[in-house]
Amino acid sequence: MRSPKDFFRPLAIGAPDPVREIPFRPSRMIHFFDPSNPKMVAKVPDLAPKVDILLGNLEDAVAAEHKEAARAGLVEVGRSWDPSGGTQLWTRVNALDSPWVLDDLTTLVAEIGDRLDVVMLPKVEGAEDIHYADRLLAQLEARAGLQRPLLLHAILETARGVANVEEICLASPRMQGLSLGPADLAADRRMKTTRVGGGHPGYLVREDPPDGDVDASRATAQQDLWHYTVARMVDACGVAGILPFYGPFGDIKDTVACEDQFRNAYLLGCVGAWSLHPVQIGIAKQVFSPEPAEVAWAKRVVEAMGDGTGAVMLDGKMQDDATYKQCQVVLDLARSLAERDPDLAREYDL
Ligand code: 1VU
Ligand code: MG
Repeated sequence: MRSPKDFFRPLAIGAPDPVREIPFRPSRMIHFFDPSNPKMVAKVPDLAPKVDILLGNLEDAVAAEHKEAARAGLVEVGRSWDPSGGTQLWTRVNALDSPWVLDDLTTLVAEIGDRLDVVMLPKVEGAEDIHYADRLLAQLEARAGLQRPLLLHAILETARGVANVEEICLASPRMQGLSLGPADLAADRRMKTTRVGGGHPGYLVREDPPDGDVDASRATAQQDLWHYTVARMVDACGVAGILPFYGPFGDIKDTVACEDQFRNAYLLGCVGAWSLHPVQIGIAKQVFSPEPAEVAWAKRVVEAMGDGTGAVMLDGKMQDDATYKQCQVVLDLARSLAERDPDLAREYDL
């Protein structure tokens, strides 16, 4: 185990100093595109200003014969990328045991390391995966002469990853956040769902039989398959001061259920979700931006609470030091989004 004193030292001579705090920038959606797909690449200039994070995906959903074209396509996108727009550029590289990941990392850091903000690592199983990527990135950053370190984001998509989630989050100062990967995780856990995120009609609770009549019609309520994992992920990220994200929702046509899944994640503490198709960008933007009425209420509470201590009544509801903090969470998010989005700034009156 490293000494806490060494935690913030670069892992290679000449590599930039690790960050002390993970910057919180608007991160409502991580929009995935396949850099080997010319139609998607053609949409990048139009999409970039509409999303908080644009991610060039090199892993699953990119066919094996397109892996090299995807890597080269992302290098092209990165070379013409203008970071002054405020949108972050991320990549998802191939898994650490794949034949492509070494070339993904060496090429991307050398060619566009100064444009990339975050490297998403799939199928992370424990701290050892983060330690490997941490040292390799430091070596590559030193060689490329980078001035700021790339951050790491891990996908939680194996049972072992979930079991080790706290040590993953705490493994490096580069750790920026986690995403839930419900499809790979379902397969790894032998869950019997073939959906990408979302609920399942079979996972339900049923009300008791009226008067013991088990044949009577009884109300059922579908339950959330992902509640446990999202909640665990949110707590682990909170411990490490990093950011939790819900991942993909695969039923692109079911925009209503997508919104529900995103909102559950938002309410539990996630800062954003993946968008796989342009139609999901607006859903994430709406869900992960606090509602103006919520912001107005938070402002009222903060004003009524003065220095933030004591207890007051507002519209029949008790407010105290804890609700003051809850309201500051909403206001901090609203202020950070308003800086990026003039429409929201007007709606929030900030
Ligand atoms: O109008 P055009 O024909 O010029 O363009 C199409 C399409 O190319 C484009 N489009 C996109 N553009 C940018 N980013 C995207 N993510 C994106 N998706 C589609 O929009 C136009 C309309 O598209 P469509 O409605 O006809 O949809 P398609 O059948 O072309 O594509 C649907 C899929 C789902 C295949 C496509 O959206 C896609 O590949 N999305 C990304 C999938 C992905 O990244 N998967 C990996 C993450 S999820 C995971 O790892 C675990 C499950
Ligand atoms: Mg996956």
